[in-house]
Amino acid sequence: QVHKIPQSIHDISNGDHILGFGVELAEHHPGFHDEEYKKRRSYIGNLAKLHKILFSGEPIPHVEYSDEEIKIWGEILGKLTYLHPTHACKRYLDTFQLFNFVPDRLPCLQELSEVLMMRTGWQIRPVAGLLHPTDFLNAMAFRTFHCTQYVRHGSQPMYTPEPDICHEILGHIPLLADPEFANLVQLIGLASLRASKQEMLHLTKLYWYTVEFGTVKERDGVKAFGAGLLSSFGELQHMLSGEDGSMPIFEDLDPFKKLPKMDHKCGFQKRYFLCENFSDVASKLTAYAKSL
Ligand code: H2B
Ligand code: FE
Repeated sequence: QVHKIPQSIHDISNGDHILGFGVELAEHHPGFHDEEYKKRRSYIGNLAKLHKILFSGEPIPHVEYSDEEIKIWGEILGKLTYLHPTHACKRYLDTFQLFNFVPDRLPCLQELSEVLMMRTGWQIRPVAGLLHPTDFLNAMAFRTFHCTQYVRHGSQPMYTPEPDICHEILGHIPLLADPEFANLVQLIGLASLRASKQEMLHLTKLYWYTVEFGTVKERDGVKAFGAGLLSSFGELQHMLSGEDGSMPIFEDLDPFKKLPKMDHKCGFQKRYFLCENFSDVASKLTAYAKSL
């Protein structure tokens, strides 16, 4: 099978390669036994699948969130804003301010996308679930970030085994409004356009250890910039204090070295990559991209 290099975002489908949890979910998913939840998730997922036309003025479909969904959002927002001042990097704290998040209203993706468009030229595109890494990374070359729109299951508000809108908004969106960060995310996307299968796996890991779980040195210590950290109360605490009894290791990022296997399931990360600052990450990614 020949992989055609996408020339624009129109060549990348947001509906053909959804991985992981389909509508049926899996046994260990908190919503597995909840038929109402599955229905809701597939309703919101289908809205995303219908949103095929970009740049034609069609806004991202509006979702009317229920009181229960808003309550989950509000609880996560409250807990995270308590930890962010001490655990999040400065750039995140700055860009976070742009959005005026409040606990009693779940933001709609369309308005967030407009803020990003004005600040950095990025846009949000809705997606029904975990998107295949190739499509996900390729889209970043065109400054497009795929976001899920459903809310995690309410039985475990502080945990989700898959991306949900709370992870996208509180983890990813703020820093995409930072010009330097927005550029470095696009670098991974650009490198992915022509990558071989093996290089694609390596880029997926680079994405994972920076955009999802990256940490950065600041004057008063190690701070998080990865979305998997910034959107998880437990993981943020674990990063700084090894809450669960095992202190994580911090390592320098070398994009030319083999990176560890990604651990999606077994609790928190055991090792984080620590960067000097965003321009350090960008120059490392640029050097690697040039080698491809
Ligand atoms: N899809 C969606 N919808 N959100 C993500 O955060 C995401 C994804 N992350 N697909 C990707 C895969 C990432 O974990 C890497 C590139 O595999
Ligand atoms: Fe993510």
